[in-house]
Amino acid sequence: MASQQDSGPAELADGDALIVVDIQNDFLPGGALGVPGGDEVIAVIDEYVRLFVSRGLPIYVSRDWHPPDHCSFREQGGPWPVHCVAGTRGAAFPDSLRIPADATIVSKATKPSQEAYSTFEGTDLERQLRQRSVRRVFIGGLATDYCVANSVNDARRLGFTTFVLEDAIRAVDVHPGDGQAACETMRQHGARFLRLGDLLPAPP
Ligand code: VGL
Ligand code: ZN
Repeated sequence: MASQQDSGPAELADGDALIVVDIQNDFLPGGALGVPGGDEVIAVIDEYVRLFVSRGLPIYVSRDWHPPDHCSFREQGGPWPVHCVAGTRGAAFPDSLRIPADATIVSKATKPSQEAYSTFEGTDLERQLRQRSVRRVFIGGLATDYCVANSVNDARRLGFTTFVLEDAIRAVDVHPGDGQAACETMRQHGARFLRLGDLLPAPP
């Protein structure tokens, strides 16, 4: 029997949570680690946020929050330009991203020697989700091939039913096709993909 989860449309219910990943100035076009089209997800995420708020469902907003000498930076031997240094404008959320006052901010990769692409790694996000009896997570944001994919795969590993908001993600694509490959991997881990329209009431 095909369950509701297999077949696309998913009605929001108690036990659902929205996780918005790393929509920060440095990941927008023109930023230190600009993701192509990254700015295009803001308006879409805004709609998801409104939906979750209207149902009284919890929202978690993650941010890459590095010390100035973070190990992922090139000058420390890492792969990336300096980005998302805690407290800087680049690490801030864009003004156009509307974050509800009661959303929970999750800061990650905050220690110099620790890289963490997943919002679950080195944070207490899992504990917070369990505490609120969350069973299904809906994940969108930046970037598909790094923090989104790692967060989604961790969520699956931890046993959460996991939906990827496919209209609210964009890839860095250091190598062409990275984003596509990451989506395949997420599917293999059991993540389902959905779009805003799948959560909206069907027209009469
Ligand atoms: C990310 C590269 C480096 C991400 C963070 O949020 O996807 N990507 N740090
Ligand atoms: Zn980073």
